[in-house]
Amino acid sequence: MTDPVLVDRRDGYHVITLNRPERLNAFNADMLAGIAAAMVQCRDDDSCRAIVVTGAGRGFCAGQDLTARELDDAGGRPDLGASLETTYNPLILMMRDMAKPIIASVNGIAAGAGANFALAADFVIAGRSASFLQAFARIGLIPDAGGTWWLTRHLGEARAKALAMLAEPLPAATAESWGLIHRVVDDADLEGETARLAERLAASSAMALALTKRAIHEASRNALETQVRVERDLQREAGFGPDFVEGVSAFLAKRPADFRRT
Ligand code: LHQ
Repeated sequence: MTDPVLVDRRDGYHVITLNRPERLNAFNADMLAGIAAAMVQCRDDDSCRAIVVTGAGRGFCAGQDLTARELDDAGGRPDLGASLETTYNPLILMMRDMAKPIIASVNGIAAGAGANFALAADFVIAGRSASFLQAFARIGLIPDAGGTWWLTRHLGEARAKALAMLAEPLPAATAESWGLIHRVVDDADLEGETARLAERLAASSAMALALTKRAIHEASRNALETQVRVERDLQREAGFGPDFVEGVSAFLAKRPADFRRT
């Protein structure tokens, strides 16, 4: 049987590939467990300084596999809340809390929980032919895997409601112009641009990136008075770290900083 999740260890970063191309990489229990295990591996491996997630074949991810056995509760109604609680929610929260930057390299359609899994990444870079589809309303569900949160935060209620209630695909270029994703590139350039971004993040100060991610997340729920105190505390931590010494020494010596050795 083919592995539903592949992990490729590159110099400084890992690439996690969703690998069920015949079903547009729809999530089933094995794939969700595989992604979670790969994320833990990346988190615990010091040589991994950034994480890329992408899809095999022509799609990124079509969301929950609607043919999966786990949805067929012996003729009764499956408890989708339980499925979210035990699989999707811990995965999305682990990605949000991950100290290392995560890039979703969206190579094709990202639908349902697949779209919201991509939006849980810190950087979403997409090929021009990719699109984001909140498919849920088509099958009588609501956006999950953080969807209502990402859409409302990034786009505001008007666009969030239109995407969620009309369930029409949002082309990558529009997603970029609306500020939902970081960047759209030509399909032929996606792999190369993703690698360049991952290499750049892997060469950056891991500590600065981790603390920045935390500060930005806290900003979304704090008043300015609280947030400047958060910045004070995290900057104190950064200032006591080795990367600050290296960064300033490199600047003064007019040489590039080497954060991978600090
Ligand atoms: C699929 C799927 C799929 C199985 C394509 N499953 N086979 C839900 C419940 C439980 C708990 C937690 O939360 C969730 C969250 C969710 O994610 S709900 C939303 C689930 N996803 C969808 O509703 C999307 C369903 N897929 C589609 O609407 C289309 O396939 C899209 C628009 C993604 C792509 O359309 P096309 O490019 O025309 O491709 P296709 O439809 O021909 O798909 C290719 C194959 O992949 C096809 O199989 P076949 O054997 O006919 O070649 C599809 O059946 C299969 N596939 N999505 N989610």
